Amino acid sequence: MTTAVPDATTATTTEEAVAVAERWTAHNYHPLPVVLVSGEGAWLIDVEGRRYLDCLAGYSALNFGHRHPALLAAAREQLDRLTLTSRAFHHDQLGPFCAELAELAGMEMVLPMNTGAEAVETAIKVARKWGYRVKGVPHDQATIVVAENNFHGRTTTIISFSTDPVARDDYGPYTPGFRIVPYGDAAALADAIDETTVAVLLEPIQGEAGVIVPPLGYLAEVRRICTEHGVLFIADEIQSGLGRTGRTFACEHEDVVPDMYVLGKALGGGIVPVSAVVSRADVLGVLRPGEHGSTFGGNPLACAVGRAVIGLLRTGEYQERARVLGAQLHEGLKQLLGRGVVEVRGRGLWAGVDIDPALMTGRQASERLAAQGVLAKDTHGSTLRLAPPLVVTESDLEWALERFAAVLSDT
Ligand code: IF1
Repeated sequence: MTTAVPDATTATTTEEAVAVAERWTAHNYHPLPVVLVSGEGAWLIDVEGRRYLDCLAGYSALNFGHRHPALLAAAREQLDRLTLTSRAFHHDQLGPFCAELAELAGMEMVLPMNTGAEAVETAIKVARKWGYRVKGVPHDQATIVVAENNFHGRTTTIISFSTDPVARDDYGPYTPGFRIVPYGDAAALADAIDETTVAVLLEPIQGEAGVIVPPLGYLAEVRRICTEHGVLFIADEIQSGLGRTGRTFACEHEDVVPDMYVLGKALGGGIVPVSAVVSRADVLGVLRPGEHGSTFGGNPLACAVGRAVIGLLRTGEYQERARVLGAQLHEGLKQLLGRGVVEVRGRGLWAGVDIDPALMTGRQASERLAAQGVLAKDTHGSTLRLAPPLVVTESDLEWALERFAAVLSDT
C-alpha cells in the first residue's frame, strides 16, 4: 500500500515532518506548523533554517534558555558518571541537591519527583497524610480547597478539581475531597475551610487561566487564614517560580512563605524533568519508607542538573533580569492598549495579553507571530501568553514587540 505520509526518516520539509508526526502521534495537541531542529539561548531554528525568538520558553521550563552552557556542562559531566540508581540505594548527588534546594527555599526537607503533576500529586498525598496523622482529621474525610480556573496538571485526580471542561470532561469517575472557590476571593476561601480541611492549593499567579495576578494582599490573606485554621498553604510555583516573576518565588511579592512549595519545569533546566515538593520536616516528615516514591525521582542526572539550576538562581542575576526586562516587556505591551490589545496582565517576564476578539483569536495571533519569527502560545479565546527565557535581551524584546504591533495593525 503506498502511504501518502513520507517516510519518517526522510521528511525534510515542514509539511513532510508535520505529516509524519500527525500520522504516528496521538492528537492531544494542535501545535503550530513549526518544526524545530535546534536552539540556543532565546532563539530557535526550524527544519528549513528559519529563526524564531522563543516567547513561550516551554511554559517556563526554559527560564535559562535553550542549552544553557552551565546546565549542559553539569549534564555532560554527570552523563559520564552515573545517571540512574533508583532510590533503593543512595547516590552522591541526592543529598546535596535536596540540601541546596531546601536552602534556596528557606525550608527543611525536599521530596524529589519528575513532572509537575507528580509533584502536585505528592503534595496532595502528603497534605492528606499530614491531616490524618498530625491534625487528626477523620479518616478518608480530608478536603483541599482549590481555585476556579486552576491548572495543576493532567492526572485523573488533578483534573477532578479542574473547572476547564476541555481538561476534565469524559475522564470520570472523579476523585472527591476538593472544594473550588473563586480565585482572589479570600473570604470565599475562608468559608470553604472546616474541620476536614487539610490544605489550600493555589498558583500564586494563575498561568493557564491567562496569567491572572490576584489582588494585592490576597496571598498574605490566604497565608493568615491557613495559619489561623491550621491548614497547609501549598503554593504551586511550577510555572510562577524560579525567577519568572522577578523573584525566586512569586509568593515573595507579598512576603508570603507557604507551608509547601511545589516546583518543576525550570528546575530541570530545560534538559530533564525535575520536580519537587519543598517543605518543613514536620510536614514531609509524615512519610515513612515505602509510602510514596518514583523510579526516576531524584535520579543522579536530574539532581546534577537541578544543582546547576540552583547555582544559577543563587546569584539573583536571573531574578534581576526578569525584573528589568519584564518592565520593558510590560511597558511595550501597554503601548499597544487601544491598538488591538484590550488588557495586559502579569509580573516580571510573564504576560497575559488579551487581544480584541473582533481582530483575531489567540491562535490566529500565535500563527501570525510565528510567520514573523516570534513563537508564542494562546491560552483561551483571544489571550496570548508571553514568557521568553530570562536570557532574552533588550533588543530581542524590542524586536518582538515591533512584530507584535505589526501583526495587530496588519488586520
Ligand atoms: C500541557 C498548560 C501551562 C503548571 C502548573 C502544574 C503543572 C503545570 C502551574 C503540571 C504544567 C504545562 C502543561 C502543558 C502546558 C503547560 C500549561 F497549558 F497546560 F496549562 F503552563 F499553563 N502546575 N503546565 O503550569 O506540570 O506535569 O506538565 O510537568 O499539559 O499541555 P507537568
